[in-house]
Amino acid sequence: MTSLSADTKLSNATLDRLPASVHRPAYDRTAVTPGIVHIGIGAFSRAHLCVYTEERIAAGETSWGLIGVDPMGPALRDVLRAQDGLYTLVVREAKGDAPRVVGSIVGAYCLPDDTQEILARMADPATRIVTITVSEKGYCQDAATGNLDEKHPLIAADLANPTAPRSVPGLITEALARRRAAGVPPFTVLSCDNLSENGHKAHRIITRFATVRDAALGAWIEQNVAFPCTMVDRITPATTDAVRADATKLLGMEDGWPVVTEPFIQWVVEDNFTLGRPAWEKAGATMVKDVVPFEMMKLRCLNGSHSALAYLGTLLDRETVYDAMSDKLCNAFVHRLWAEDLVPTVPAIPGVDVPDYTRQLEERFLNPRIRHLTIQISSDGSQKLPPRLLEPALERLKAGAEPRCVAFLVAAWMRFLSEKSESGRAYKVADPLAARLTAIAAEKHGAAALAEALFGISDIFTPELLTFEGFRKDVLTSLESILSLGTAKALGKFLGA
Ligand code: CS2
Repeated sequence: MTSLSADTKLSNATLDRLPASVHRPAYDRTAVTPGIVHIGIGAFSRAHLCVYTEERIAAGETSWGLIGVDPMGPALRDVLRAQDGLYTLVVREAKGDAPRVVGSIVGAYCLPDDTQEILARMADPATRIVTITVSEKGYCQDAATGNLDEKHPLIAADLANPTAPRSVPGLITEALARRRAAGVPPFTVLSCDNLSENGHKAHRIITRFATVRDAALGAWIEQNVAFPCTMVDRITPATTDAVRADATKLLGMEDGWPVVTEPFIQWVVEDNFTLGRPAWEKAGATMVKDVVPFEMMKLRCLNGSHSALAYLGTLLDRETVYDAMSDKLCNAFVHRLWAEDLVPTVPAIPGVDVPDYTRQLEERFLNPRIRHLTIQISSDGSQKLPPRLLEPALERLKAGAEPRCVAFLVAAWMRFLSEKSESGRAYKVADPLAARLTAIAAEKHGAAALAEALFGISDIFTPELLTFEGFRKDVLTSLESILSLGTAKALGKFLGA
């Protein structure tokens, strides 16, 4: 056996020194050429898209290597470059960890350092798909309407200086403009984010940006670019030092940025690609005509209940999803949220039993080997609440129902903005609107003043939702109860009512 020294680092040169227990690329990496530019190479895409694509590359589809772009700066780019794009995926199975070194990333870049190199890659005819996982806020949208936020500072800057873009819509539009000018057909834009109708949203935002920039370019994109929708799913907590230490033990060498994930993986993709695609279905993806019902099921049932566990869990000092879901009150609440407010809004999907899907979700949330922090999921509430909870609530209201669980959660989120848990533990609200939200929470005393000020943020609460007086009242009653009794007692009372 090769002896390993603790300071050995993962790279092409050290691949053959990995222990036999570590799955690794068995194909010739030098023969892989890029075909996809992926924007947003955080943990999620490296547990999902990169793995599906790795399977296809290993099966011989070597022209679909991924160029990873981090729009957030150089840290991850530098680690990936030093490792020749390799990274470790630690799959936490019930019986133990299954480590796998993935080789599908063949180049790494970041904004703003490498803007021109990235644009050149995107304009290259070899690039046939641009995939995106930049989370809700990366779309520079007004979260309530899903339209481009034309006052967003990055959007304003990119409209003023379109050839050196900093925003995702600006970058994609400039790349498409360069292809159009060079007579190169456009790539397909594939959003892999948790947004309702993610492809339609990407389409709306990018064509709007392009039209404001240049009407003819907007029209060309409208006519020529495909924006398929996808439903993506794999629970992937942020990488911690403990994960790094585990990876070092498993590999016998260092990986600067490993990823830890659950065994479950799912991808449903609308089959609409103008320049081809890898045969992802042979790697387990489901290719369909209409993804929207799958998206609604996942975004509402999984992500909606995740957000519930995030806000209730943080207030009740439950550190992880596992801890929160193991709490009797939170567990009962999530079951009611599913049954009363969310499952009834999911359209019928042939062959899929939604209550069964929620039972599977409960099992996944109760995986004790996954430390998915409630505070991590609590981030970006202003962006996550509308698609996960407020859109289904509005549908229920229009159908004459009273989505009381969602109203209770909106109240819990309002209480969460005070940055102090029930026991007095301090935490930080991470949100693009954090300054505004926490200022309101600090200034407005009493449930009515707090709720009214927050309802006034039209980026979150649409005027249409606010016309439902009963919903506003339910939020207010829940908030009064939470502020006077505390979250645990208010939750108990709510569930008993
Ligand atoms: C989570 C998601 O952080 C969050 O908001 O709800 O990242 C969730 O873990 C994934 O969507 C699961 O596929």
